[in-house]
Amino acid sequence: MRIPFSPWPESAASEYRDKGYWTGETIHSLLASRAKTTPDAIAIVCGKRRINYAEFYSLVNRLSIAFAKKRLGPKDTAVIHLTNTFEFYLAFFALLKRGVTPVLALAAHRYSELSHYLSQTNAKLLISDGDIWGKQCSEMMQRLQAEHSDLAQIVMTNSLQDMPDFVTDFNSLTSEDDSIHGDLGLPNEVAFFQLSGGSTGTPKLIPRTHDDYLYSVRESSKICQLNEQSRYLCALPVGHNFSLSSPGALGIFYAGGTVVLAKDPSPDTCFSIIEAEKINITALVPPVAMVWMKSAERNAKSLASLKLLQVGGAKFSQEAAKKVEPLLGCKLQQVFGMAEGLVNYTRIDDSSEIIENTQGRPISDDDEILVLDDNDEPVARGEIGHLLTRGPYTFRGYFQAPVTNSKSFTADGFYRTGDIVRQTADGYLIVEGRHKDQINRGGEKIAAEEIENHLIAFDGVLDVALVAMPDELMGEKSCAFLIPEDVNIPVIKLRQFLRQRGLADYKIPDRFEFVPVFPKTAVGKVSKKQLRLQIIDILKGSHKLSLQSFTDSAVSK
Ligand code: OOB
Repeated sequence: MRIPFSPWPESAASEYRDKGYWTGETIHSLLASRAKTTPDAIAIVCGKRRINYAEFYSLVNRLSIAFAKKRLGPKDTAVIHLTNTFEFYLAFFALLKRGVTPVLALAAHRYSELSHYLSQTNAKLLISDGDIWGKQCSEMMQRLQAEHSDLAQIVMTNSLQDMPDFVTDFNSLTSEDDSIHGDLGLPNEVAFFQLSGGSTGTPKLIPRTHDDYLYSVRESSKICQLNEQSRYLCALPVGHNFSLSSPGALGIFYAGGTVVLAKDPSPDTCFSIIEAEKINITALVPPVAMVWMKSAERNAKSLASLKLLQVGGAKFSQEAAKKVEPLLGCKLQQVFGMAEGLVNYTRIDDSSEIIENTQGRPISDDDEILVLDDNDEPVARGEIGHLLTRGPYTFRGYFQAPVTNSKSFTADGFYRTGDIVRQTADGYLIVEGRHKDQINRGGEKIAAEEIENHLIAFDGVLDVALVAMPDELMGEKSCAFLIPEDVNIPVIKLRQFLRQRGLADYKIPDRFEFVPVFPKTAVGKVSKKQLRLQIIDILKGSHKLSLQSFTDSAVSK
């Protein structure tokens, strides 16, 4: 299977090249230059391992040779499914160097998601972590291999004994020779696939080229004022756009700083790492930032080194934003980004007014922003509308999805983000809600239709609609409204059913409600707006939550 070499229209590509945004470098060349300029600086800390740039680059080289020996090369695809360990970066850079296009799956993904990525890309290689699967590992690998004829190789970290023949231990791959190897990945080609949070039945893949991604990495690194002294704690999933490139690990590698990996974002895990490793920057989603603030009040560990906390992935409330500096003793930066491209930051020197009340402004002067009403007409500055964008690092089409007739783009290439925003007079964006049919569970995105498709397959379910319900900590959780055929179905059976289908845990609905009919809109479609109000009413009855703000935003959607 050949991946289209560049999804960009030539007119846009030459504009971005002429403006100096696209430099014709590759993501892996960033590492090669660091190995030359700062070979002894520590690039990654993972548990007890400390890897300097020279060693890092050499390991990447050796791994890319190992991939070559496995007959993997340009235009092949691979799925990376790893936890927060340094093997993720090794695999990522080595595949890019070899010209193999990886799909960056999340560690939380399971059979259902992986299976989909494997069949969509005809991937020849899966790199996974035995710890993710536990006892099921061998059985799951056999199943995935049997169902995907292109999947010739599986490489495992933490692999258990009794693995099938086609499973290779990750460590055995890095022990190859170290002769310098040619770079096969090309700057204007698709480097890898990010995952869309999605709103449809099947998760979509976002092609990102070296040129466009590197531009966002370099600029993000500058906006966050990174340098060789930057010490970044990576506590969110390694492959997510936030922790990979906003500025994330790649921004740190570009600046010559150090990435310290945490296996999870809990204060228990992270506070001692911050103290021991003198972390000065990290990135969190809002619910985790709240837990950190609660914990910091009574935790003796010193967070004194921490200078900047980035919060993004979901809306951070104004009240919570105000507490960051007093409770954690560091500056807040709000980040509103998306795997599809556009990333907005509040700037380090912005007033607290801006930092607490907005989700930032775009990276680039050439990020074109449109805020439109339901008829695609621009709203007045400061008014609420749909956010559309086009720019030097916002993609121009999903993988294998024709752009013509696509609901996701306008005819002239603007991406419809599905977010509802307001833009201030000085260009900052405030996220007010969402138009896309998605649940944002504390930063983890759930496409309603994907879950609905699974639930409708359950015997005895006549119809289903998944909606967001308010949650004090997570912002939103998911509630599945079901019309049963005759009797209510035990919830435990529904959960079991979804797990058996191999769905990631965070996608399993937090609540199920059984109803005889769905409220309908004027045109006869299921009214999710009414269902969201219905669940708010039910919750109001069951516990005394302050739901006012959620009610307002739910109604605006
Ligand atoms: C990040 O990327 P994705 O692809 O997981 O999710 C993108 C969506 C946005 O369209 C928006 O709906 C929501 O997540 N979102 C926010 C937000 N940041 C993201 N909603 C409100 N406030 C925010 N600050 O989530 C992502 C990618 C790069 C950097 C940061 C986040």
